Amino acid sequence: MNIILLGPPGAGKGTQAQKLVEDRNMIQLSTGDMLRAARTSGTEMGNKVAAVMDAGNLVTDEIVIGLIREQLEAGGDHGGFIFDGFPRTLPQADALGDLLTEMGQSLDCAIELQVNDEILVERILGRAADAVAAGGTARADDNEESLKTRLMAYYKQTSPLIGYYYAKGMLNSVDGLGSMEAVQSEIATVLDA
Ligand code: B4P
Repeated sequence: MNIILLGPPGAGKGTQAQKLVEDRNMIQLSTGDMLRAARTSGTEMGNKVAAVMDAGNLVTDEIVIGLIREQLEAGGDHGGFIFDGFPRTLPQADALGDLLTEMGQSLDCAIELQVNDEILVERILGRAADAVAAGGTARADDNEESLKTRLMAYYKQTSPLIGYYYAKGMLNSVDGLGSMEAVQSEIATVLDA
């Protein structure tokens, strides 16, 4: 089963993807994690994406599609892929469809996590505060200024994907406001239906 987790920053995509990895032996493909790994590796690509991410903007389609392609080609034995934070634009959605077709696979569903903006801001700034309280450093994009840009990027570039997957008959919306366990159980109901 191959699924997409869709939603604004802080909706719980990464959190729920982790739970699916534990419960269903699925592989989490988070473009955010891949890009953060690239930036710490000090490669030319990593340096190029760092400033874009810190400001809260989207990295180019070409870069993220390349990263996803590499991961899909790695293969392995598992219960399917969870696309976490990818696709984020319509060209990325088309590219994902093409990549899966090339591999003889398909997408089973897109799950949209619905959360309002006030809660998103609370969660992201909460994560930043927790990181500092634990003696670490907050993610460079977990601050009020970058968050405004991330939310705008979501509404302008990513939210059209809700209509895209709805039109394909693949969209399932889940209330992302509940506890982590409540959201996990709603997702399980969708996947087991
Ligand atoms: P991501 O890493 O994908 O970050 P995000 O969408 O901002 O989500 P995040 O991981 O923060 O939130 P989550 O929902 O897991 O992307 C970062 C950047 O990378 C982007 O801004 C962009 O620059 C770049 N990028 C990534 N993918 C790209 C692509 N495809 N194309 C172009 N650029 C790309 O959770 C957040 C917090 O909420 C956590 O602290 C969690 O504990 C808490 N939480 C979750 N569920 C909860 C619940 N039910 N109740 C209470 N708290 C909850």
